[in-house]
Amino acid sequence: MIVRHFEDILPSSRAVHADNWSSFRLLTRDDGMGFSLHETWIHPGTQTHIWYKHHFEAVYCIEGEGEIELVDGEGRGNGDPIPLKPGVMYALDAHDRHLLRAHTRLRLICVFNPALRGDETHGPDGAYAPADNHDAEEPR
Ligand code: 9YT
Repeated sequence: MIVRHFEDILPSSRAVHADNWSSFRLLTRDDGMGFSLHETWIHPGTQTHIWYKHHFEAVYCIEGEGEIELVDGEGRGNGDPIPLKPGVMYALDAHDRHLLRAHTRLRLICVFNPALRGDETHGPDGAYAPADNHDAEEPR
């Protein structure tokens, strides 16, 4: 069994900081669960282009207000933003390219498949690098 507390993650290398967000990686690939589990804080007033072409992600909002908007290949929004507030879950089951906007600080619980190594930040295309071959999806 793995037991961790957020207070121990906060000052550790499991806390990863990008311009628009901080991600606290509670479970990562080396934990052998086949997925990674993060608490992510999206900074207020930011907009982030995200396109997880190599991963699936599910996101559950537990705090804050914001929105997501799907975008086309040119990065243009579809004009139909989906409000985010506590209790909303969205799952990027089609590697959906999107904009994530935080009106206030968002606290999101995020699950990635394949699991992240733990040190990733977004590339210029809004993606994380693909998992290595040895990132087996089979649980230990
Ligand atoms: C919602 C989202 O994908 N935000 C970017 C950070 C990501 N959740 C992560 O690495 O924890």
